[in-house]
Amino acid sequence: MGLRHDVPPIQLPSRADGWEGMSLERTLVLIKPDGVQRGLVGELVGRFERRGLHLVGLKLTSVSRELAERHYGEHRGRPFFDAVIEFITSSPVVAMVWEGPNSVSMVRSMMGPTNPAAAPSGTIRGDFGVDIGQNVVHGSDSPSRAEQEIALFFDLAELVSWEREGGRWVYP
Ligand code: IDP
Ligand code: MG
Repeated sequence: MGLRHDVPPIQLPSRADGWEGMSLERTLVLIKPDGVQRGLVGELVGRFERRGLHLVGLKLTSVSRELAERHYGEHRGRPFFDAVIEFITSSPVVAMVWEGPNSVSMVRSMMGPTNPAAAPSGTIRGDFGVDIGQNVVHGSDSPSRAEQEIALFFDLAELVSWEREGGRWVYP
């Protein structure tokens, strides 16, 4: 697709004990228009922060039709395609990049399944959603998709490499 960033190498923490089989990843998270309109931005950012994930990009933005169609391109032709494009372009979203060990699957498990009606309490969709179309958040579904989606939503210069004070209490 030609959309990948030339992603700078991610610095592994100095002590990587216990990280066997884990990879440090970045994932794209969107707080969808329903989440922003309902005033859930602080709550949702807080959940990822408290989990210990590391924030490297964050902005409030409107999604153009072109961006929406690229982002949801895999669903073109499916019955809900027009509705999902309509919805994601209807009102601003908050786009974020979260970094951490296996952050792609970690965020997916924090979000819960696509249909909030089937999402367990404790997950974002299980705590805040009832409708499959308005399911509050998006999270990349694989590390390779994450790279593509991050490049769709962020310029490289918008991603910030920084070290969190006290980070060793999260990543030993
Ligand atoms: P995901 O967001 O959990 O990765 P996907 O299958 O990638 O789920 O679908 C993308 C988005 O399209 C969903 O989050 C949801 O908003 C919408 N969507 C998926 N399936 C349906 C459906 O059957 N009806 C209406 N909307 C759907
Ligand atoms: Mg998906």
